[in-house]
Amino acid sequence: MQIRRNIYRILESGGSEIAAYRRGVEVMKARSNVNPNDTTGWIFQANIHGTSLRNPTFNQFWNQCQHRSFFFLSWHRMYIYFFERIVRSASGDAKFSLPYWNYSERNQSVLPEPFRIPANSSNTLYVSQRRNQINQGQALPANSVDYRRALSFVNFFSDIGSLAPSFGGGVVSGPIQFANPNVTGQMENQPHNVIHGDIGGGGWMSDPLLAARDPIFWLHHSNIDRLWEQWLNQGQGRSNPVNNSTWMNSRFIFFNENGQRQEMSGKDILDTASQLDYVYDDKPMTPPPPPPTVSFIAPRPSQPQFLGSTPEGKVIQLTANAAEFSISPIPQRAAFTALPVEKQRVMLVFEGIEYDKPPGVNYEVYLNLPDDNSAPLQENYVGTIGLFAMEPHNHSHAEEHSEHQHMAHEHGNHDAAEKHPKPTVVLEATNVVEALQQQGKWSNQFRITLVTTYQDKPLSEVRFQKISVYTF
Ligand SMILES: [Cu+2]
Repeated sequence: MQIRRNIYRILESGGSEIAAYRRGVEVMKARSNVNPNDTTGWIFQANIHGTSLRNPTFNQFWNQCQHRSFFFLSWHRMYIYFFERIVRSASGDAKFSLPYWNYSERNQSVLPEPFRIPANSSNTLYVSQRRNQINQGQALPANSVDYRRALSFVNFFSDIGSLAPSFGGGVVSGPIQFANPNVTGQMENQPHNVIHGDIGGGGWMSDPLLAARDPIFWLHHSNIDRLWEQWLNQGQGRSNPVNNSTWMNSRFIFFNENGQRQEMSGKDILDTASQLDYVYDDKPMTPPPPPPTVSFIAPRPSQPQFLGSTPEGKVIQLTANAAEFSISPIPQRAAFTALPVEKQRVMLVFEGIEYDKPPGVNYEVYLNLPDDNSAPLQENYVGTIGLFAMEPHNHSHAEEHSEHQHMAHEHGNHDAAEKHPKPTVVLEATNVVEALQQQGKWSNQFRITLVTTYQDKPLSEVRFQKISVYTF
């Protein structure tokens, strides 16, 4: 049994993983230098996730990453599993396991030193295409690394077209790289997308077509995979979508350490120990404390109730590091009160997110901040919108892509809407509304403040179709 260990524990105890990873990455990069299409090479492996390169022979294996759907967690588990096998073989260390970076742990939110020092090309784990603060050893923002909201959701997926948030993402009819019109899964949004943007700052980790070229990508995804295990361990009805045959049986293609083509589907990766021969070093895990007053219930299947939105047809264009929007409940629901939470949950819905190139920022969302100019308050913090994998993709790419997806999934029936990605992120505001009500600070008005995680401006304009408020 292979044990995936915490990178900070390895650094403390002098484990062999880091030296082995270094060797493995170097060997894989050398393979790509000799032959860019070596399936066990560094670049080919990164291309499987995403690339702007086109090659008639290899297109069918590239741009396979699954985002904004319920395949997000399962596809990335398969992806890093085969990558780990390739590194193990390339490093010559039969005991190599991919470490994970638990940036949410106190004192572990700084990019591990081997990935930033020495900061030059002699260090194969160093990448200059990251946010400066990250390579300089600054801790990730405390809000960004908070995964407790994601873990609080009990339902793995939400139905096609539903605005309901879920832990793992929305249902799709078959594999698709950037799915729509689904609501992004909570784990995918935060911490996953948020950490991508915080590390990348407009560089490689901000861009799904380049992200897997950064050696830290794989430790980030090892951690996301571990958090999936942790979510399951919380129980209380949490389970994988084993009754959904699309999730269970859709096949994805990878390459093993011998360069042989391999196929895998959801049913093959349900139990890491018995099916993939690895566990995490913190198993069995103790549940982390839930955020205050989070209710462990799935959104009811009933239709969400529309409460209000920013003006219809008026696209929101974000070019600054902060912005504010006010939403009043529509007259029919003017008597809205959010309490009690067991009867009603409040969701902020950011619809139709897009940008022309990775903006290199994420937006923290605050609700009804006090009017004075004090710094954003924790009790008003709703969550962070992670801006990763939300680029619109041109039509020819979408067509070419859906063609080979049909090959991989014969009965795929892709809705036209799925080809026109308009990502939606839903953040639950129930706790904040409730806390403000209890303190008598709630006015029946939603004033939504967006602030970038590093207070910097987006590198590219970020657009939302609108921001809406729903109760579930
Ligand atoms: Cu990722």
